[in-house]
Amino acid sequence: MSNAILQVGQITSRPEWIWLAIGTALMGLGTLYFMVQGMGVEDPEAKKFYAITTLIPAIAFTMYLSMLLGYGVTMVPFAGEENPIYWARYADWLFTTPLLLLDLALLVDADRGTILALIGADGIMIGTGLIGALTQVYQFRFVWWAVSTAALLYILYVLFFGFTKKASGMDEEVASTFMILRNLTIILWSAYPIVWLIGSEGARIVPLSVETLMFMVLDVSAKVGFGLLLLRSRAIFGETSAPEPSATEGAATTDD
Ligand code: RET
Repeated sequence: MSNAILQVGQITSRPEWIWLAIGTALMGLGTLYFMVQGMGVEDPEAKKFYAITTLIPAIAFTMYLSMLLGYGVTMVPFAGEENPIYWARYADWLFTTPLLLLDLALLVDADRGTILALIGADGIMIGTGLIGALTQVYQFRFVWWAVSTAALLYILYVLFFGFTKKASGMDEEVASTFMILRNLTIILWSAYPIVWLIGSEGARIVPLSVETLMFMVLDVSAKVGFGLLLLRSRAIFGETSAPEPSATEGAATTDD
């Protein structure tokens, strides 16, 4: 590995900079929007969801900014070339993916054992993905990809079977919100290993700029899109203080 320090004038010299800039802006806007929305929320259950869900784009904002400014990138030699690898993605995902899982777990009232297992598998998924991204022996990169993907499959299995069973026994609002978020999560999360595999970390079929665009769309949908769907649902309120649907039309605050 070697360094890839960018001077101010070189920020826009990389074709992928525009997607990093848009990602930074959207994560920043998402954070501010969730913060403002959460300000009037009194219900302790809903407050938990707001805190977790606001933290997710906030963390992503810092890591997108670091990639944009050329801090979160390093050069890794493999396949006979020096390749730019954006390691800051993994720092983002290491913290944001467990928080997304925690949102889903709180929604279906999962037990602590299951939460621990999920978060453990998630750490392994991101950690081994990072090792794969930094590995110099080309073939070994794919070994790490396979280990990471096995951890992802376990996570999706728990969401699809364990959590779905829990959600089906809960009230209608919770069950339907969970199903929407579960399907969104399964579809979006499954795309990550594919982008990695065809992108600059793997087979290098897709150029870095296109890969950066793909990860940006996935990240914004999985964080801000997910948050918008979750926080507008009455399912996040405690049993006694859910606002009447007629009064707020399902919004979490009274001012919109
Ligand atoms: C990696 C490495 C290759 C194998 C697999 C991966 C999975 C990544 C996932 C990331 C999800 C990120 C989200 C971010 C923002 O909200 C690490 C690419 C399986 C599932 C949801």
